[in-house]
Amino acid sequence: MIETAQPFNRLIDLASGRIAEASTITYRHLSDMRGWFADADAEAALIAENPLIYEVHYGYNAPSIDGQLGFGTTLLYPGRIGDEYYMTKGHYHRKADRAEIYYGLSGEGELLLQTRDGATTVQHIAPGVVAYIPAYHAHRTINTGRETFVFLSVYPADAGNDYESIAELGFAALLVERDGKPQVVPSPRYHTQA
Ligand code: M6P
Ligand code: ZN
Repeated sequence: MIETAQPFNRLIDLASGRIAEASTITYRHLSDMRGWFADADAEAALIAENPLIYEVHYGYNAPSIDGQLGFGTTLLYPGRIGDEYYMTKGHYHRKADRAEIYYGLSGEGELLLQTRDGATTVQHIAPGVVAYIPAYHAHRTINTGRETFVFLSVYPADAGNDYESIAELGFAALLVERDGKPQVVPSPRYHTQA
């Protein structure tokens, strides 16, 4: 038998990103991201408070098989760890040839993309902006604004998330606040693998 979902729909509250009848909600606090922000002292100072950095609301329990689509919303809160803005962990796809779409719903922020050779690009996402994440690109979102940054993601259900490559070196670029404004700077920790 071919496994497919039944036809269905979901209502997304555009302002909050909440999905009526979401299948799962993942909460990422600072404690779930230890070592992911560049400033270890700033992380240590905030770990007791353990702020909520972002939530992912999944539209349905997508079967992770070829041909199916998963979707969900990300609610990325405003804030910084040191001078680095709150961000998602970021990942390559485990099936590296899978692409993805992000669609801005509320607030705004940046989408940081990176290839395996460490080349990064940044795309701005605001309500109504659709951003295409090509296959083979790691992707992370960063909230450089003062409101919650909410976007919809749609991805092949079998893509999978490879966090290990990011955990090891991070991204080659960071989004930090300088003179009250967001700036892209090289990451001190990153180096391309020999
Ligand atoms: C988007 C999608 C999800 C991802 C989420 C948070 O909603 O890309 O697949 O889980 O962002 O990003 P991350 O998994 O990198 O923490
Ligand atoms: Zn993805």
